[in-house]
Amino acid sequence: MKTIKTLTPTLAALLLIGTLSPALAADTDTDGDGIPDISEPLLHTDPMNADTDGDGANDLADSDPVNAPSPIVADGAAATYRIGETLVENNIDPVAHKDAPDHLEIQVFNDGPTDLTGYTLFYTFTDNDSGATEATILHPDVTIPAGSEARIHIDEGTAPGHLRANPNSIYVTSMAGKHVTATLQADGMAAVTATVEKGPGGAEQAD
Ligand SMILES: [Ca+2]
Ligand SMILES: [Ca+2]
Ligand SMILES: [Ca+2]
Ligand SMILES: [Ca+2]
Repeated sequence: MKTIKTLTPTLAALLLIGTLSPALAADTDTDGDGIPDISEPLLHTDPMNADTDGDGANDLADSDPVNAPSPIVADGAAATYRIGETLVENNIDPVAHKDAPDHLEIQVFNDGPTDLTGYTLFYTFTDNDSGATEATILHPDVTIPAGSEARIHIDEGTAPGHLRANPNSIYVTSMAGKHVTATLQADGMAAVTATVEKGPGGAEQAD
């Protein structure tokens, strides 16, 4: 009995060490796209999103997993929506009225008679030093009320109206300035585009 009692905790400890070993952790693939979590930062892809750029090809199958081809159609009726303010830094938390961590924020006005839903957002980052690009397709579940406006936030994605940003994007990882474009299009209508420059220094966290 004495031998068993002393061995049992030792075995339990060994099993725990095995569970937490780096060899096993290296295989963790949270989003199931075939790329281990520890490798996603090397590709600038999101470990929590199997299709980082939203083009329908998962990160492993995608020959360029951070660049989606533009889904924007070049014609259509006159748009009844327009982009107002586009922010990539110096964001303000609308509830707390305090500084918020830097993120892409797009204000959309809807001048039409019906609520705007089911639209496509296509945004791009270009690194001003390296020339690296990222292009992402999103379908925000954010209604723009008729005759009013709403803001689309691309950040940690936890609050209503907020979408998840890729934490390994060049927006976060590169300290260079960025050229940013945001294009919005609803079916059958013309696209609208806004451009904005982000200053050097990376994405700053709010105090
Ligand atoms: Ca993965
Ligand atoms: Ca991924
Ligand atoms: Ca993809
Ligand atoms: Ca792609």
